Amino acid sequence: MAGKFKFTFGPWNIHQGADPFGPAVRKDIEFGKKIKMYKKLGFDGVQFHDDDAVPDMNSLTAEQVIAKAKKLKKVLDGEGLTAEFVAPRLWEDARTIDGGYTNNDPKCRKYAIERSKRAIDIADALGTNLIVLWLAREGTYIRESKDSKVAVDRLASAISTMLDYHPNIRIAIEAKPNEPMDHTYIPTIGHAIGLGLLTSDASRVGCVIESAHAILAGLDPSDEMGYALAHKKLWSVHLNDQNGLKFDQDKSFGSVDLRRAFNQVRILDKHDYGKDGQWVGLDVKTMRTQKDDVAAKHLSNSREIFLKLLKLSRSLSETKVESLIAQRDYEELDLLIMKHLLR
Ligand code: XLS
Ligand code: MG
Repeated sequence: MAGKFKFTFGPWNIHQGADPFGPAVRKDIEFGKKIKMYKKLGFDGVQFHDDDAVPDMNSLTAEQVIAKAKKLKKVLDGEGLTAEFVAPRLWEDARTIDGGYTNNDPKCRKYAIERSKRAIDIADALGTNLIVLWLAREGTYIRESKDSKVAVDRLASAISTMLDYHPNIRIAIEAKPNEPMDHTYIPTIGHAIGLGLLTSDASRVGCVIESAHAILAGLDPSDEMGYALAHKKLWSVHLNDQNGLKFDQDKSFGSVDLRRAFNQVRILDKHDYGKDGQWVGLDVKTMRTQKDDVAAKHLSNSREIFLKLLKLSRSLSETKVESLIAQRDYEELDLLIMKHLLR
């Protein structure tokens, strides 16, 4: 039934429940145990932050980082898992307090670039050529603290340096309008694709769309996906859900707005997303209230909802849809979709 679709999530999606107002409420699950959970939950691929793959990487030499990543590749092979991408974690180190590539301090910008090169080495060792850039702190709390034109120049130059560092890597930019920053420089997929055009090799820069990030920008995720698909730049998706304009909730896919989720599945399926090897990523977190032994259900549930919506999308009568479009009877089309979702 899944057909061409294959699924990934990141180890951070099995989470201890800490939030800005309270500590962890569930026991930590060591990485090795998490890896063993993937297949059981219906997933074949792993999304990585660089330091999920190689913990404490800042205290290791480049050679040591590569050696550790190669060991991990063997573990993944042993479990029959594939690494989807590696994302440099540029938002926790003290040198990234005011951003990585757009930091006002040249020493901090240098750190961000060096760290990104290590992330590329890790991706190479794990057998993937996809780097995801979630530009977490590339923005401001107050507009006057950075020059937005210079910031975009710096982002383009950092990405070019990464592209030049490795001839085969591809970079997928993950847009998000806010959180942790008040405003970021790459809030939407249009911005991400535009930024790619300013780099040394635009053909190797694409994007990843996270549903909640599009919703936080006041946009419909399926329209963002359509935009990226038209540009042939949709290289990954992070499906989840979001209840309005608040903090990034990473709710289970479809749990807030089934119709919005339906339209995401529909546009992906209609335009053969996945035919060039793209994965369906889930970037979901379970509720803080969930107890230890049932704290991974959000992952299998999100996958299950994707597949149910896929079935619904494929069973929708295209003839009826086309005829209502031809008559411009969108009220009837609206009802058709609602009834179909209620079947
Ligand atoms: C955070 C992002 C993060 C990326 C990978 O909001 O979604 O999880 O997907 O760095
Ligand atoms: Mg994400």
